[in-house]
Amino acid sequence: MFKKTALTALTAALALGLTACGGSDEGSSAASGGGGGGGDDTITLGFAQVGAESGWRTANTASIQEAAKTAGIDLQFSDAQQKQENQISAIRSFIQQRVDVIAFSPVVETGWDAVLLEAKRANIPVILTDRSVDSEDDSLYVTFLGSDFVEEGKKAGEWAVENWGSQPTFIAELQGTTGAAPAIDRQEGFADAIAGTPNLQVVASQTGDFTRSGGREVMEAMLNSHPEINAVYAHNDDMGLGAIEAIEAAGKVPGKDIQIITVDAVKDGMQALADGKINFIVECNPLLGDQLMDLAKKVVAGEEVPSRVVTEETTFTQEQAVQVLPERKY
Ligand code: GZL
Repeated sequence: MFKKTALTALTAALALGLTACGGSDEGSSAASGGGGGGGDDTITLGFAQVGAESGWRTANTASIQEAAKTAGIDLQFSDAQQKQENQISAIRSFIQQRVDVIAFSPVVETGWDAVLLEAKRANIPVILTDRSVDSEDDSLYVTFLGSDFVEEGKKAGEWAVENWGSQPTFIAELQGTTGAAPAIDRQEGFADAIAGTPNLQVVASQTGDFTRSGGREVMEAMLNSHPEINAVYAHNDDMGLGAIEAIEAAGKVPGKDIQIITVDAVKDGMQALADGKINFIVECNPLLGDQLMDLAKKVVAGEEVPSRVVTEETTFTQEQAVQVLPERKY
């Protein structure tokens, strides 16, 4: 969950677009000046990406790279291969390069204060995208752009209550990366939503690290130790797709013998949903590039921006997936 204390941040839904907050709204953050960057007025943005672990991440990276080109922003991009130490090194190198603004998706919630303090002391503003950090010091970043992961877990849980709650349901939960905001929050939202339905029991819960291979390996082990499993809640499509491979290898029918809920709604997940192998998907929008570049320009110009910008997202049933698949961008 977003860890800012007394968060009175103005949450602007992306559908309304970004607006610089005038006046002295508590919920807006005045940006510190740019860090310097190149000699001309081209903005240099240093972006430290988590990695390339999932279809969602691939779409997110493409969105950022395309949006930087469109916006005329010089993008310095690094891929941390899901290692926090690599993200920290990348941020340090952006500081040494004197970029104008830094953005990153923290692979896990904790362990960022020291490097973000270095950026603050270098007068380089930081934008959090996609995942948030757990820090008491909310002066270390100007704004957060991304999803409400607790809400995503809640949507998944509410569907489970409605569709699985009338019969004994033994759920295998495939968690995202340990310590990552989406893993922590999607688990919390789901657990809260199903708490009042005794028929729904999570009998096994383990990280598959947001990868397809992780989902397959964990699902194989869970099916051996819990043959009663008849439902899966996967924190992303990729682990759900890996679980499908394990379920089929065990001679069972995904979507029927073992029903599946996932989060993301990337193309491969939506195809499995349309094919009846997944039963419900909660969308998590990776297309943050344009909003990020808009925020970066405003922040470097010293304009006030909302402290939190939450993306608009929906959910998909199997019938809806068949309808929308042709026009899906990712
Ligand atoms: C969510 C994002 C998660 C996706 C996964 O915003 O951080 O990381 O749900 C990705 O697919 O690996």
